[in-house]
Amino acid sequence: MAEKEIEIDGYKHVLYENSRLGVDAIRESEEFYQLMNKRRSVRTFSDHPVDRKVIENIIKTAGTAPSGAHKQPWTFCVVSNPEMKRKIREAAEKEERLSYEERMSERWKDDLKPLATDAEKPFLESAPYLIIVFKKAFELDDQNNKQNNYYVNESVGIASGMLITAVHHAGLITLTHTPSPMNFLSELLERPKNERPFLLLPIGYPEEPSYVPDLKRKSLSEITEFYD
Ligand code: IYR
Repeated sequence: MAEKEIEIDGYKHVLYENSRLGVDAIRESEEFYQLMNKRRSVRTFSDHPVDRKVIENIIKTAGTAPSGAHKQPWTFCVVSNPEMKRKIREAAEKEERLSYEERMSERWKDDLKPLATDAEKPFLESAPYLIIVFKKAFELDDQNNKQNNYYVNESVGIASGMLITAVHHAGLITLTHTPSPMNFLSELLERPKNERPFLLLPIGYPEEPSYVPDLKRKSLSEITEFYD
């Protein structure tokens, strides 16, 4: 029998018990792919309510993501307050109008044509919940010195991906909204200086009917190189 715990350099390590050992990996991976291949970024939300427990569970799932030196450099701000959603929409649309009118190149706007996006962001009010993901660039130690976190974008990007996966798995929809610049979110939500906005995810159920662009995903061979 393996030891339940051991010590390395004075730190406790516990036995890794793989509860998934023995599952049919081919079937499970195929089924999970089929599930995830149905995920779409949907921009039209119904007013169907979302149980707060669902939001808590998907955030707990995101919180299981790996992170640089296990610093877990993220905060998930959950907004359901209609007045706060209205303020976020107003500020986001102000930036988006500038972006679409002045900041984005013609090529960029052409690339977005199939997605039918514009500066209007009604989903910021119609989605029952907005989750604003903040990255923690650094922490302050006891002497108020900045201690930088590691691989912050990678860590928060992975956590956001897991959050999106959990939303889809629970039967809800989301989309990745990235107003630019995003500092208005720090101000509106009164976030501390070490936090920067990373991504905004409206979460809810789709309006029926909802339509999404007829996009095709790259094939396995287009996204993979095998080195056998
Ligand atoms: N930030 C804008 C514009 C936008 C940019 C990309 I790249 C997209 O894939 C979609 C939209 C917005 O969030 O609408």
